[in-house]
Amino acid sequence: MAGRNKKRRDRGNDRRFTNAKYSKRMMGIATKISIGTLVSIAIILLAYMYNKYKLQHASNVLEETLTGLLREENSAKVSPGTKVAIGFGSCQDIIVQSNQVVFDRPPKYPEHHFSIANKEEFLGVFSYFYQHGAAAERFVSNSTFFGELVHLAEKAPSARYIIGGNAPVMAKRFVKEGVEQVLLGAQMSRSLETQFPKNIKISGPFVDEDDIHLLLEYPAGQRWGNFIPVRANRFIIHNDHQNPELSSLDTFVAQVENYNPNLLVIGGLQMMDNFPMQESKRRDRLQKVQNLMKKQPENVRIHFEMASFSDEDLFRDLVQNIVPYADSLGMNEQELPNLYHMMKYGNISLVAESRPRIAVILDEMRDIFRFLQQTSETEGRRRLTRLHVHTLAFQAFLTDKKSPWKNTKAAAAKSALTANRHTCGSDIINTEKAKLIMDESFTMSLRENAERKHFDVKNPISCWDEGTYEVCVAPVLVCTEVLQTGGGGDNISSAGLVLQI
Ligand SMILES: *[C@@H]1O[C@H](CO)[C@@H](O)[C@H](O)[C@H]1NC(C)=O
Ligand SMILES: *[C@@H]1O[C@H](CO)[C@@H](O)[C@H](O)[C@H]1NC(C)=O
Ligand SMILES: CC(=O)N[C@H]1CO[C@H](CO)[C@@H](O)[C@@H]1O
Repeated sequence: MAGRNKKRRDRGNDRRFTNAKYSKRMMGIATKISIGTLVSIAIILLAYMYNKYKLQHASNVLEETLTGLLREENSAKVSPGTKVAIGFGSCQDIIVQSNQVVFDRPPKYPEHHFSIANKEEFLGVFSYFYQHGAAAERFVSNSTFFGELVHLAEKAPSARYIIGGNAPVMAKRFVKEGVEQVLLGAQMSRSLETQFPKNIKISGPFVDEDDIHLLLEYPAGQRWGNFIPVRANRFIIHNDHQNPELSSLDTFVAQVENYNPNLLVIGGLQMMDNFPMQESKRRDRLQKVQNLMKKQPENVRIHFEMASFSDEDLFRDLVQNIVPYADSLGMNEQELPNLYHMMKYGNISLVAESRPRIAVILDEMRDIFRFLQQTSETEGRRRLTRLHVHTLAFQAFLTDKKSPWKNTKAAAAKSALTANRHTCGSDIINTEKAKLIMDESFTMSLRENAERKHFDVKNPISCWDEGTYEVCVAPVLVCTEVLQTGGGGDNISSAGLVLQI
């Protein structure tokens, strides 16, 4: 009996013992779980806080950059009494989202065309630029086909109408930034004329109908077939016959004579690109533009606004007969390599990197600048003293230190701010709709032993001297909710010019 009882007791002890062991193990697991949970909660919390810190930091960087840019912009004013004369052309722009006009799928293999004769060619060349997110402008030779596209665009919910053409956009921006008088070389209808502020004088002639330009806009990342553009951009098409012939040139030339501008701006010549025009006629028109430039007294600054050129002969003509008569050039990241290629190899470059490195842009700018600084100042030719290149991420300026161009740093700030104001469609910049894509530091050149510049948020515009010229680079607060890209370059170039005259 006693033995059995002992056995039972022992078993009981055993059980108690195993129970104790069991609960100890359970407690071990429990502590392990709670430590594990605590650790993961801590990690989540840290990650959250880090993320919040990072966002906060990013938004602080944006705010400080904006403050720095605004401070610099406000440090200079437009000289009172400044007068600007600017040509050529005008049109009615229809801005529309490309996917509300183009319903066909793109071809598998994009194909470049210099001008567009039908739908196949249109899809080929549009997709060619779309895949790179590169801006371009083409003439549509088939007016029936162009009419069909315009008809679709007019019905699109996103369609907006604005005054188009480089010169009118630049003229309006000059006035908006405080230039009191502008003479605009443009033919237009009386109804379009009413849309200009009074201090812009239109040269005429006045015509019955305005030409239409279609701006097909697309956002970054919008898939079309197999193509996803890396940046927002636009493709412009037109079937214009007045602007390519510079039909306002003669009246403009006559009126500039007594106008005495401080600055003459030549732009809109890309309308001649691949336009079917007799060579002799084209030469004639360009000769007349050159004569106008040559005739200007030395104290009148002359700026030539570059654009998208794909017609090699025309572009060569411009580089030989227009560029050497300007003191200043303005262009974007596509147009710079195009000019560079023409000057270096005598051919053109159709598309280039749409997000180029600062070093690459600066090197090309230096080469062009140094070369055009050697222009002999005879028969109205001028040495280049100012070069402005605008890209998505930054604005770059080269100015001759001995030239009359003033306030390069403030001009860089204003052009960078204008890039955001224009693409976001608002004069007040909201940093929640902006990002910086310029690197935190950049090399000043691809050449060996090139120095690095660090981006200083408190002083966001980097300027430095290189021999006889000054370089300034300003970051753009890139708009993340893009309203429009077309016309951006014109607005940015004018904004860069106004403080420098
Ligand atoms: C011009 O466009 C119309 C309409 O799209 C088309 O029917 C016609 O074939 C085109 N003409 C040429 C010469 O390609
Ligand atoms: C232009 O010429 C250069 C040098 O000959 C060549 O490397 C380049 O590929 C040419 N570009 C085009 C678009 O033909
Ligand atoms: C395309 C275009 O005109 N963009 C802007 C340029 O700046 C003017 C003001 O001068 C704005 O009204 C435009 O939206």
